[in-house]
Amino acid sequence: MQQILRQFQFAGSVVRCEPFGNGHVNRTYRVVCSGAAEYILQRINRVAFRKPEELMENIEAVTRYMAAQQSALQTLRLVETVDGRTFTVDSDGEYWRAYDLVRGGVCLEAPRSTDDFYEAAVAFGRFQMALSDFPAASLHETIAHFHDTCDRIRQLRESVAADPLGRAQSVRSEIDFILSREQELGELCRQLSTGELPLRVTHNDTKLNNVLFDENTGKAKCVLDLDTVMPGLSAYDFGDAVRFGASTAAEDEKDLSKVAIDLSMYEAFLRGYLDACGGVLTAREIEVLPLGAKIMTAEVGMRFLKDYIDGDIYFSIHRPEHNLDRTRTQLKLVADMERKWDEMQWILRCVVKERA
Ligand code: GN1
Ligand code: MG
Repeated sequence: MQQILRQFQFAGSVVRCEPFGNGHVNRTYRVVCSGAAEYILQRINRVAFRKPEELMENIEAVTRYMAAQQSALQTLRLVETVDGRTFTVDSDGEYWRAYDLVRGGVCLEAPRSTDDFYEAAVAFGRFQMALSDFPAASLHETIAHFHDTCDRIRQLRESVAADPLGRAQSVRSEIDFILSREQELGELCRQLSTGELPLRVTHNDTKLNNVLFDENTGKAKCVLDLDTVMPGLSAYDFGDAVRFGASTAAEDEKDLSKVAIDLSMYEAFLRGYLDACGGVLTAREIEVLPLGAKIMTAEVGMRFLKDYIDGDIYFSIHRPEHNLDRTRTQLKLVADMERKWDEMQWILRCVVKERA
């Protein structure tokens, strides 16, 4: 670790370096230096990100572009290495990068109120607006087919067929739950391919804990985790945020009776998102937002399920059946959204009408 820390142009000498945050993919540390400067150091997950150089090119371009704009949001700033690069490679071939730690910010694992969730929606909506003229073609696809739900279903089938640990039989009902909804779950990728939905530059990983809130004002301060900023659909960002933040329980809750979609949170996110970027969304994009919530929930559910079947190689786990527990909460949420589907549509219509 000392060797890695020495590669970055930190202000002062490193006093402490400790594990930080709750990400499921990269490994994150907080670095404290003499003179009180603080940084975030991350080891990039090579199972997820096959081309780390391209990933870092994206982040460099996006952060530079956003820093040049007047915005209520603060932008992440990469720390250069001693040889003037944005990352360093250690002797094991692992890639590391560092950011300035944004001061006075807190991450939330669940919204404390609908106001928090409204704020998160405004942040992701503004983020998308800030990148609306970004040259999308210059961005690398950091994870191929990331939110291509049709391809995610294909990958699930592939894992079920390979079944390396013999786990597939025990999760038959979860597999069937997904496959019986295949048609509907493919709806966003179909509408993208026909041009009914426009491609935008989106964040693609809009979990609540990827927003930093100002610890004093409670306002959203900064959008984090830029690894998957790529061309995508507005429904991905809306949907992924709702599936995480509008759930009444944690993503890995074991007691499924606690897991439901909280419609007041859903409504708050809808309001914030439309307030921030509704002006540029097409009528069709707005219409599919609830579908985005359902599809993104099912999609991450099938990703957790695939990873469980594969032997837990993608998402970090902290207990043996962690990915299975995560799968079940997501499928429970999908089922609950189906139960509340008419109400979700009705709320959308009301919120849109108010803004007309
Ligand atoms: C991962 O890295 P983190 O924890 O912000 C994942 C998301 C999933 C999420 C599920 C690059 O996000 O796609 O929705 O876990 N990120 C990547 O909690 O795969
Ligand atoms: Mg994250």
